[in-house]
Amino acid sequence: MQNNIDSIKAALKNINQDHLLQFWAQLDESAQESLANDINQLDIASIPEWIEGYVKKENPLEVPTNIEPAPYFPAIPKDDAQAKEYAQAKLFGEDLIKSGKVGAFVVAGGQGTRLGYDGPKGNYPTSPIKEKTLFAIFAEIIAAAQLKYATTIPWYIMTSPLNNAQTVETLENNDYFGLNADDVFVFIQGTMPNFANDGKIFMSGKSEIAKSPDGHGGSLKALYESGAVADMQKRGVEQLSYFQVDNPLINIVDPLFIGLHAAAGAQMSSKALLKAYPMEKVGNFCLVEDKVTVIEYSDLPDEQANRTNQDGSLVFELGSIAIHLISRSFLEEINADGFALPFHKAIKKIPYIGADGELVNPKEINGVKLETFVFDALPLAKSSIIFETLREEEFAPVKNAEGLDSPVVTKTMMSERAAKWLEAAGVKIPRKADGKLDCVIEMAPSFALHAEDVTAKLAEIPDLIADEKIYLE
Ligand code: UD2
Repeated sequence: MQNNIDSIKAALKNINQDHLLQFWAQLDESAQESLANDINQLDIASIPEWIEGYVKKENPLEVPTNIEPAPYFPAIPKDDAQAKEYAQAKLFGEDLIKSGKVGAFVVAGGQGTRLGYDGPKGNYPTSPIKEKTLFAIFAEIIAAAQLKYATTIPWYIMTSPLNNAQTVETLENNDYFGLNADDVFVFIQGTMPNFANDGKIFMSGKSEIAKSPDGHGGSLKALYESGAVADMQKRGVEQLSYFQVDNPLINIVDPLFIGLHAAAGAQMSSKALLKAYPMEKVGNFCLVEDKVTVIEYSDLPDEQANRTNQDGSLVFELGSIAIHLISRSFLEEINADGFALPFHKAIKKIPYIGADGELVNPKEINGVKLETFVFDALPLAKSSIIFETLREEEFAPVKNAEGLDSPVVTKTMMSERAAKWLEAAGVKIPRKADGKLDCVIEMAPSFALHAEDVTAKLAEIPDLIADEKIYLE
């Protein structure tokens, strides 16, 4: 231990972080060991660069100015030729799914803080009647897709040190929501140390460095380092369907998107929405030097966000909703080459242990957390497509306790989508004079995974009556 601590001390002194050992002499052996472990996990060589390049820099990220709108496949094909292309792509996607080449991947490392929910967000009860949790809904979608396509779709779940134990416990206690436990692969994302504004790393205990999850961009490394990519390779999985934990309308297994992406030989692709209004708080898809790139709403200059074409449509009309397809070859290549995504800097109130050993809960912003974002990997892909999806079909995230993106809105949208699918199959749905639904419908993934599945179920659909709650499974 003495040799080890001497070398740790020298390495820390070298980067001006030897305060991390200030309580060393007070610690018992196991606490010393755990602090040494924490320090050994730091990427010591990169820390000075992070401090100079991000922590101390006011605007570390250069926002590209030579931006153009990105081309995309519209949700509805624009002509017969495109309709034919979509039909072929869908068949191709179905073949890939049926032959076990597609896996599902949810990033679930965040907590439900904005929602005011304590615990993994995937445990949040979300469906309109049965109050199924987000994890339960995703598992049911995967199970229904496995049945529909007679295949296995392994599910990779990224957690963080904040919620891994609770997530695993949830899965175990619920018998993996009916999935085969061997087909569910849970792994923990990396962390980044938290910095004070002067670049000193905070401690959260006398033997503990203050850390936080390294952002969803960390998934690209964590998938590799955890063995998830090796597991994909063993199973012959070639494409990962990437989604966020907050969106129960996600179409996890979308043959058309998969087919368009694979037919284009794309390495990382995205679904997009037409923005509801110019300044909507979603990333903006752009082309920068011919590469698909996402620029966060906060970084896109207002005049660009508001720019319109002659027909009045927005020049930058495509919003990023964090739905991607990622090919295994891409994950293998970038990890073999060594890659680093840029950090995004969040200035925060970060609790820390002061020099007197007492915990300080700051009232003002006192430090910096650094995160990477998965969409920053898009320009690294050799090729990338964008496919437009419709908000009412695929995007109803639960983010806030009230108002926009709140559970009430999500529940209504789940019910509305079910109604829309039923109406498209000719079912009469009770609606009020203003067109709003006059009933609540919950459609389980086992009933229909896609709108096209409803027709086969027509005989099972009861008469829908106003004011009723109807659960279809
Ligand atoms: C994200 C996108 C935004 C838009 C929106 C759609 C960013 C920066 N913004 O906003 O452009 O697409 O979603 O809903 O991404 N997560 C982890 N580990 C982490 C951090 C996050 O797994 O270290 C997961 C988290 O569990 C969630 C997802 O990433 O599933 C998104 O995180 P968020 O809620 O912080 O993203 P948000 O809503 O700010």
